[in-house]
Amino acid sequence: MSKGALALLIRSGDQNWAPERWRDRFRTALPGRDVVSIPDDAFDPLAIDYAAVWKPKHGELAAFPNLKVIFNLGAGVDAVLSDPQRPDVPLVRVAVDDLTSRMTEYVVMHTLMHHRQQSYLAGCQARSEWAPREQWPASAVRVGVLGLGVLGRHAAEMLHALGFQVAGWSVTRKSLTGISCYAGHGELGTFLARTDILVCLLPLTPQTSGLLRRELFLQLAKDGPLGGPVVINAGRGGLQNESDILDCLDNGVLKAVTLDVFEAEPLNPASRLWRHPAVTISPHNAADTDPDTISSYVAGQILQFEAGGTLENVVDRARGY
Ligand code: NDP
Ligand code: OXD
Repeated sequence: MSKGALALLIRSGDQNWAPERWRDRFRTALPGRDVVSIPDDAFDPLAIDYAAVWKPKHGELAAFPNLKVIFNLGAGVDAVLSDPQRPDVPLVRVAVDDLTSRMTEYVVMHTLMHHRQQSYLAGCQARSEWAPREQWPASAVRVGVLGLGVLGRHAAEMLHALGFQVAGWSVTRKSLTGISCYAGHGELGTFLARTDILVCLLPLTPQTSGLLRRELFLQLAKDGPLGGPVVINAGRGGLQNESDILDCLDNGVLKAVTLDVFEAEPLNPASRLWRHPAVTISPHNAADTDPDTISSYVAGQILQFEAGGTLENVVDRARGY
């Protein structure tokens, strides 16, 4: 095995993450280079310069003494940063148009679904019932996006283009045409008080963990046309308290939720979330990472790095995203 090899560490049973699928794409994207999928392939730990990972087990990355860069195969790096033995080398995350567009499709679809009362209409159809309700315009609905990073900003801009009143919240203040931008915990209450549909696209960090809980839901606007606040979370499950979500749906603090991510994944079949009529669930596939796009993205960065260039989208370890 020659130096400069890439190790793939993919620890997810989901179909999109079948390791051999990713290994084939990486071998095509990096011709002539050793690409091994661990633990299936034999490898020399000393020859591994790069690791491309999705949810690696704690301690796995520490096995490569010559590691130069870790490439996370998704946008969220919480699973890598939580490894206390993670080698002190640059961690690059995914920020590509393909992923961003997929997430925006998801956010727009679910925002429209709640706005256009789709669950009510599906219920009517199931009963063969012709019963139109008043439908308000998008301009009457206030959407608030938690997180104005690569994903939140694009989703916010698309929602604004559809006519919604859009605001966003981030650590540092942004300036986005047509979007009201709030920053920091001091402005969170004002942001929530003007929000009918709350979209969460935050990373999971010690600061954001458990943010989506009763105390926050109680601060959302209650006077919007939907008849109660709606929450859409496609950030991470660790941002939400699922027992609070169920209680708040049951007692009318929340009108409905769409969840793509969960405290524990896959979501336990026994969870009441599956059966609650006001809950829409997707299996953490709001924005899949595409093996073709991401293997070219990682290969491009490796070649750039080896030519003396800089890596892009390196995670700030102190911030945690
Ligand atoms: P970015 O790092 O580009 O953006 C993160 C945003 O969150 C920034 O605007 C940042 O503020 C803001 N933020 C972070 N911490 C806080 C805080 N404590 N208070 C207020 N704002 C905060 O990330 P992406 O947009 O690329 O991705 C966001 C997350 O989406 C990922 O971390 C991942 O968890 C999730 N994701 C989910 C997917 C899915 O399929 N469900 C797919 C891809 C990603 P500032 O700009 O000021 O730093
Ligand atoms: C990601 C994800 O972070 O798929 O990219 O959740």
